[in-house]
Order: sequence, then C-alpha cells, then structure tokens
Amino acid sequence: MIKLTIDNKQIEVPQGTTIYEAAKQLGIEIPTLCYMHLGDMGIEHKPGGCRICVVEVEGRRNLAPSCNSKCEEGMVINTHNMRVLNARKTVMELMLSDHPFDCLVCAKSGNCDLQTMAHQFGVRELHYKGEQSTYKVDYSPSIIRDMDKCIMCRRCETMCNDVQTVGALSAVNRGFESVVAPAFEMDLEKSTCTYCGQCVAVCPTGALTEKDHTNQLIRDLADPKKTVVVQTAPAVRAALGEEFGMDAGTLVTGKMVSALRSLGFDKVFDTDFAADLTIMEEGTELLERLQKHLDGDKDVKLPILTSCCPGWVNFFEHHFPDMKDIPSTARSPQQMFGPIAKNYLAKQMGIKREDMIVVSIMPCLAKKYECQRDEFKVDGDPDVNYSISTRELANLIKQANMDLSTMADEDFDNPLGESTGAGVIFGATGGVIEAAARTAYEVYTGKTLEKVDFEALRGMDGIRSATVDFDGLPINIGIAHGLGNARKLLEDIRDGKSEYHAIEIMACPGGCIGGGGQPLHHGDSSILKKRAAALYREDEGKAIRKSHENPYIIKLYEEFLGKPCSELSHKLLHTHYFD
Ligand code: HC1
Ligand code: SF4
Repeated sequence: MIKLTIDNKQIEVPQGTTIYEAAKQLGIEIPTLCYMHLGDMGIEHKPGGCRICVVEVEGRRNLAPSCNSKCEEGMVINTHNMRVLNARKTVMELMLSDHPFDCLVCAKSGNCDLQTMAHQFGVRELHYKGEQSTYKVDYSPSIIRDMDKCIMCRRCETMCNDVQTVGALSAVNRGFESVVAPAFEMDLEKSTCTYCGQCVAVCPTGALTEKDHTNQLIRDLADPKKTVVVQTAPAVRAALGEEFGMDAGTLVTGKMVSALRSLGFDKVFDTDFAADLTIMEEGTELLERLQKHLDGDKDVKLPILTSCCPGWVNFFEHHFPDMKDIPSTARSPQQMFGPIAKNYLAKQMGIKREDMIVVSIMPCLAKKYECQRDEFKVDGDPDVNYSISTRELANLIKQANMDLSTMADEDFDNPLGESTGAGVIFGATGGVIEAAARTAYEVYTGKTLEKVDFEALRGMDGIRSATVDFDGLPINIGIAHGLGNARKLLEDIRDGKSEYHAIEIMACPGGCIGGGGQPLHHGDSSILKKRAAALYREDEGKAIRKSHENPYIIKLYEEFLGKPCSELSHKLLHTHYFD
C-alpha cells in the first residue's frame, strides 16, 4: 500500500492506483475530457491526452496528468490550486482555438462536456488564434461525424475497438492533421460501422451525434392530412425519466404515453406488442429448427441467433457473412410493427398506407438505419418512416413545455398497444431469450410453466449461459451483450465449439437499456442495472407474462396472419441478410 496526501487529505491506496482514482476515492472530482472508466467491462481509457486533469505534485516542476500518473509514496498533491486552475484554463483555451463556435446550433449544445467545462473554467475570451480544421461533415443514416469538433480524446476509438471490436474508428494522420476516422477517411456509411451508437454515447463534444429526426416529426405532427402513429421501445420507459431529473430506474410508461398523446400523435402504441409478435415467429422458428435437429436433419443449423438488434445484424453482415444463415429470419419488433400498422391497422382505421406515418421511439441509433433498409420499404415507402431516440423525445417534450414528472399516467391505444411481461423484458440483456423460453417451453411441452422467471438468464455478465429443462430436453442458451462478447460466441460457432441451441445477442452493453440513444450513463453500470430492474418490475406487475397469451396477438393471427411462420407472416414479418 502507498500513503499520500491529496488536497490535505491522507489516503492509502494499492500500488498502481492513479492519482485520478485516489482522488475519486476521497470524493475529489478532477475534471477530464478524455478519461473513461467502464467498470463492468474492465475498460479504463486513460490516454492523458486532453491534459484537463493535470494536478500539481509538490516538488515537481511539471504538472502531471492525473488519469495516467501513478500514486507514489509520500506524494503531496494539489488538484485545484491556482497554478492548476490556470493551466486547465490555458489548455481549454488552446483546445477552443481549433473548435468551431456554432454552439447556438450545435446538436450537443447543453449536453457538451467541452462547453460545460469552458463555462466552469470561466473562459470568457480566447487568447489564441490558430489554424482551424475544416473537415467535411459525414452524414450517415444514424450518426453524424463533424470532425471539426473532435478534441482527440479517443473515447470513441476505445468504444469501437476495445468494447465493440468493430474497428471502424481509429486515429489517422499526425500532428494537427490527426483525426479519428474510418480507414482511408471513408464515410461511416461505407465502413464496417454497425451504428450501435456507443461512440456517440461517450463523445464529450458535438463531433459524433445522432442524426436528428425531431424536426421531421414536428412537421408531420403539424400536418392535419397525416395520421401519425407511434411505437415506443421497451427500454425507453426505463430511462426517459432521467432526462427530467428522476432517478435511474424510474418507470415512466404511463407518463410517456400521456406526453406522446399531448404532442399530437394520433395513436400511441407499444413496440412491446410487436416484441410479443416476434416471440411467436422466432419461437416457432426455434422449435422448427430444434425438431429437425432432433430428427437428425444435418442441413439444419443450430444455434439459432436472435435477430432483433440492428447493430448486431450489421455486425454479422460485415464480420461474419459466412454465418448469415444462422440468425433467425424474424424481423425486429420495430420492423414487425411497421407492416402490421400499415397493412392491418391502416385498413381498420380506413386510411391509405401513404397517409400513415409510423414513428418509433427507440433507445438505439441503429434503428434509424434499420428502418431505411430497402427490404423494409414498399414502393419506396418505409414500413417505419423514421425513428427518434429517447434523448430526442425528451428534448421534444421539453420544447413543448411539458414536465414529464407531473404528467398523469395513461394507457396505450389498442390493438397494437397491449403487451405481456415477456415483451417488456426485451429491453434488458437476456430478456429476449427469456421471453422466447417462456413461450417455447409451453408450446413444446404442452405444459404450463410453474415459474415464468428464468433468473439464470438475467444479470450483467458480458457472456452468460444457462440450461433450461424443456421437460427432459436440456436446451442450452447463451447470451452476449456488447459486440466484443458477441464476437467470442460467434468464433466458437465458426470453430464448431458451440454447444448452444439458442443465443441472444445485443450490440450494446446492457442490451437496449444501454443503447446509444438513451440518456447518457457515462459508463456507470449501476444505472444500467437500475434500468434493467425497472423492466423486470414492469414484467412482474403485468397480468399476462407470456407472449402467446396476449389476446391481441391471438386476434391478429385469427383475423390476419393465420398462424406463426405462415406465408403471410414470412412476407411481412421475416427478412434476409446480406454479405
Ligand atoms: Fe430494443 Fe427491440 S428490445 S431491439 O433492444 O427487440 O432499440 O428497447 O425496441 O425492435 O421490442 C431497441 C429496446 C427494441 C426491437 C423490441
Ligand atoms: Fe463503432 Fe458503433 Fe460508433 Fe459505428 S456506431 S463507429 S460501430 S462504436
């Protein structure tokens, strides 16, 4: 152990502890723009690049970056004296000398760490005039890259390479020319980017932001000729409240519904309904494949992989194209909702497809891309017109001068608003496969589950596995969240080492609750755990907790689809993948 003094407080820390960490243990927050600690993922990004976290070590000539300087015996450290404050302010001014001044219209304004810190350090004038970077803004269907605003903290690179193992972003060029970009500085859309949005979630400035669809939504809601219906993803309700000062894990389902109705949506529906539908299709596919496998059919491939996460779909299309026949062909709930709304609901409501706008509220940025994929359009008209993130919804509610915390609870509309507990838990890692297990067990065995909670499938470990007993038939289930973890399971399958019958994969750490469009959680896994717990609470409180018992799903099959995996289901609710 090492003894040292920080801001007149004594502390003892293990060898190897950084000054930044030791200060944190004392409750001293040292500002930083590049440091990032993702505890549960075992990732500590401490490049010491931004120099904002410098501290004074008494007896040393130079200030030390606290995030990558180790504590030493007897050190006496000052984290906030005038010498340190002066240095931080100078560093900030130098950073701003090559930063655009469009804060008034910047997508990150109000949420930008650089802006917040410049304000905190009292920067009121700029003493340095330097050369300005002039990169072309890169617009992809989900993410906008404006590298003039990049401060080279390289958090995005760590997220993309170390957590997600995608490798779409890395530092290129040197000195003033250096920038984080896809290989050969190609556009993100042409790279192997999955649009998971995890880089956006950790970017401290406006360099990486989501493609914002709010203005398009405002125009549609203001147009009396359009019928605008909305679906809300499972994970949104567990995080939206954070944008209004509520604690992480506060469920705001009913308040969110009333806010959406007040914003002017004609119908407020639930993606959870479509999640129940996904279970009917995907669960049937799982059982069909399993039965053929048991019958000795060598052509049948197991494990079956869930396919509802578009970041994950992008990942295997780019990185594992040889395995594209393994995932389920079931579309995601977002993309099942669209065709049901435009083919079934529109008819019930007596409106034409082209007059209906389907909007989704998603915790995810990849969903923006997913709904624009050609296979999800009919004569150029998308089944889901566009998707907005949880953060965009929060901003719109604030723009409309509503305070979510004081809103009354309201119920979703029907028929596409009724869901079971199984649909709700889709939003947390392990939830999709637990929902599938509830239905597949009962359909396969013909018995009623005594306990619908499959606790063994829950938790936050990056890779988990459990065996579920289907009345004498052991079903091996794997779960991975975060693409780095998914890669490990996929490599095992490719090497013929996988023992699983079914695997759930979600691109974002934590599943959708940790999506790139959610309120920023700064890598704090306790926030993810609270959001997951909220979804399991909502599941527990539901009268019906198994997808196949949703009365509106039963009716949908009776009135429209016939049966799961029918010809019409295949046409509207299934898809195919690309190399
Ligand atoms: Fe998800 Fe899904 S759970 S992908 O994480 O299958 O985004 O919440 O809506 O489509 O239902 C996201 C969440 C979401 C879909 C569902
Ligand atoms: Fe990498 Fe995901 Fe960002 Fe794409 S969206 S660059 S895959 S972290």
